[in-house]
Amino acid sequence: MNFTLLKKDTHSAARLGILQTSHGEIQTPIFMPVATHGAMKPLTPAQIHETGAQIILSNTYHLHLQPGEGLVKKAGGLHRFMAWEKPILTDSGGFQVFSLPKKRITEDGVFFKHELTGEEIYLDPAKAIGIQQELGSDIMMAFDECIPYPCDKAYAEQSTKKTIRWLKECQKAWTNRETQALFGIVQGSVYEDLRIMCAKEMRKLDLPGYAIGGVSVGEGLELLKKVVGWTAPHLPEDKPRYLMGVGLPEDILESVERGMDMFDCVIPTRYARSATLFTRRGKIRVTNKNYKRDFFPVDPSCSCYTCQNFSRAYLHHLFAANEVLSAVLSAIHNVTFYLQMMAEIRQAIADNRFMAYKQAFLAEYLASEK
Ligand code: PRF
Ligand code: ZN
Repeated sequence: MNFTLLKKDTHSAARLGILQTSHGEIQTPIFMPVATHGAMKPLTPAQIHETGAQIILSNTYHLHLQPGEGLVKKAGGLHRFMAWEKPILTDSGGFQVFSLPKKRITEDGVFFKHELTGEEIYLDPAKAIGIQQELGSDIMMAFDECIPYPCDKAYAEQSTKKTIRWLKECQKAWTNRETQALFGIVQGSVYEDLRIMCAKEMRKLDLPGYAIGGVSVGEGLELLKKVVGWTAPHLPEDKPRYLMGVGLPEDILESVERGMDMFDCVIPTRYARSATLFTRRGKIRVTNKNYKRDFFPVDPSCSCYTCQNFSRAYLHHLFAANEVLSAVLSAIHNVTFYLQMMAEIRQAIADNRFMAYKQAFLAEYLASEK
């Protein structure tokens, strides 16, 4: 994997780059739609491709439980299994396992119960990397502990030190270095000194990329901005920086401004299933009665398949009739909306007008939200 920094904005820390992976190039800043189980609810790979997606995210934890990495490997790896030949990033399970209600965390790993069979399962750094190497993703994430919010400093400190130790074990278990990259994940909760300590320790390991984890856990946008603002300057400039699980358009804009390159979130697909659609003028709830006779597209400025062919009234009808197509058309629009915004962000950085773009976007987008 190789990252090329093409341009730095002169009015903010925003960056433009290209990430080369075993399955092709990614232009950054980028948003990665989420295909947890190796499928993006409810789109086919051809439809995902149409949204402009360059890379998708899948999950070690879910694929390990079902169908198991052995089967995926037998199928020819995750790309072949799900018929998506572009880049894939896999999350390590660190976040999913730690958000389970019943788990036992030790200094070495985590014990938990299989959601379907009740069987006891154990994950640790070496195992999480082993699974991701079987899956064959282009970018593997280190096994970390996503610290809940709020969290006292003593716990945050010992947990962050453990995550640093686990990263070294992930690095040892990482043998497939030619085709798969490993990213470290900076933790440290909302404590500036812990975030900086963690970033400094992790950059010593000289990994292909770094993520900021432990955000979007209920801390809110003001703290998110602080955490990114403290951490990003301590990450190597010539490596990609990924903000995990973020977020809404406004969160992404604030974080690009602070130097982040990659994002993922279930919001565009999850909101699509509950009839919440993104538009330039803010979010709309298409099940609202106001849209029953609204024959305009979801967003008149959007070039997606949904907006080119269907009206808000039709989507309103599909949701009322409980048609599967409601989720398909809504997901196509929401994912396209996110990727279109990212393309505009990249163009704005290329033209050295990112801050003006951000301001104009938010002025229109937030005007109707208040
Ligand atoms: N760690 C991992 N995955 C994650 C996160 C994290 O901290 C987050 C942050 N909420 C999302 N996904 N491994
Ligand atoms: Zn659209």
